[in-house]
Amino acid sequence: MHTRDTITALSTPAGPGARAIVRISGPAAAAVLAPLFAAPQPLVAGQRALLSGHLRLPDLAPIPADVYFWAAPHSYTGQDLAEIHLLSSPPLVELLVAQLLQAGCRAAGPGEFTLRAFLAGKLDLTRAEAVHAVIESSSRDELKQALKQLAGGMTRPLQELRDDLLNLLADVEAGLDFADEDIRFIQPEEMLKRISKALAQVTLLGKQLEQRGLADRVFRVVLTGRPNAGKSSLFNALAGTDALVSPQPGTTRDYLVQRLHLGETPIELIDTPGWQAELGTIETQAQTLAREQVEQADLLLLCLEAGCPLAPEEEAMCHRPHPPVVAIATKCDLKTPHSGLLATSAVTGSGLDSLRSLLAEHAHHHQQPALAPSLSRCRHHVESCLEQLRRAHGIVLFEEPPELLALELRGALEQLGEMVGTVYTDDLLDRIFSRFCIGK
Ligand SMILES: Nc1nc2c(ncn2[C@@H]2O[C@H](COP(=O)(O)OP(=O)(O)OP(=O)(O)O)[C@@H](O)[C@H]2O)c(=O)[nH]1
Ligand SMILES: [Mg+2]
Repeated sequence: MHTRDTITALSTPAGPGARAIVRISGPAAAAVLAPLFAAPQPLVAGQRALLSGHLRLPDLAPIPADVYFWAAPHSYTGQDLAEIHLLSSPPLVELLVAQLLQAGCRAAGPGEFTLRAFLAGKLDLTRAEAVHAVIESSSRDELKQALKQLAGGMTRPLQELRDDLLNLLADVEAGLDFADEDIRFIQPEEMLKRISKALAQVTLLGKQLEQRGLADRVFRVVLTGRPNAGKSSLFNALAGTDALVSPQPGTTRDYLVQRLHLGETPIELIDTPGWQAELGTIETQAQTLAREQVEQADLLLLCLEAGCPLAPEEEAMCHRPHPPVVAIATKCDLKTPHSGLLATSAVTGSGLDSLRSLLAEHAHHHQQPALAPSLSRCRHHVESCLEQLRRAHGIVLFEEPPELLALELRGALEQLGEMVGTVYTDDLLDRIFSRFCIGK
């Protein structure tokens, strides 16, 4: 893992926007940027500055830009860090980054800025993960939770807990040195009280992690079927939206996504265009997108219009091995539904409550492929920590040798240490940070 070279990357989303931010971090940040940037005051390594000036790029008129410069160690990454804020134009940004690479920067890998921040002791792992969650959060609630965590929601209690346990361990170990003289630095009742407190705190932490795990889990239900089958009408009835509905086949062009909260697991309901022979570019694209949604679904809700015999492609869809398919009959206020299918009507609302329960049930039983690796790693440490604290409690209770108590406490501390990332391995870091976007 190299951190001594100077890295650069675009850190705002690629594509046109209001402004782009290109970051440079490393000892040569000022040196590589200075020749490209003209401002009333010069850019000086080691001096914090906000400079308004112009970028000088080959074959282009001067481009107005602002440069923020933070000197090591008082920056996000702990290194000299420059941020170039400029108009967001993809070719312009590309040219700037190319110039920086030519001047000696290396293109930053995913999460590399955050990794440097972590290695400089600016972030612990739980916070680095929160940065990741902020970048990835898809809903306002998730964003709020991620920001709370970033603000130390998780870090501070962990830190306090570690301090408490360290103090306890220090008392126990002090006692070991004077074991022969039978001097006690701490009474058993006091030890039990402090271990119980730690147990309660770690249990709470485990619960918080559990909630994070649930927040991360979304169950994707995709409405699919022939054109005019009533998918959008059902989508509207379930999600309270007003997506376009018409007797014309091929009404829905783009897929639509809406969150439903029917049980503890959030559900994403996705409306897709009906299956159609591809006619023009837009239709082809719409069908491709729809197929992608179908592939990524956790559950397919196949809409079959009541009174219509099953078409071959509907038959085939019923027998798809993956993802699971639930066929339902639509427009049941008009015709008699196929036997054995849940009968629904978007117009009268009949069958919708049963459909909601069915979706909630499926979402509940859905096994997530795996929790985010970092999350399950954290959970593992929480569980080991709890186990060792319980054993420590037992040792005090049954007056077993204090050496054993010290051993268990040290083990519990190690587990906590793993969690806050004070004990880490390159492999672990790589795994976590490679999940970031480039430029973060
Ligand atoms: N009576 C009745 N009409 C319905 C019902 N559901 C849908 N319709 C009508 O059926 C037609 C097609 O409905 P849509 O919801 O647009 O169908 P769709 O599957 O989304 O169609 P595409 O987007 O073209 O694939 C519209 O005229 C709806 O008003 C229902 O439950 N009862
Ligand atoms: Mg539709």
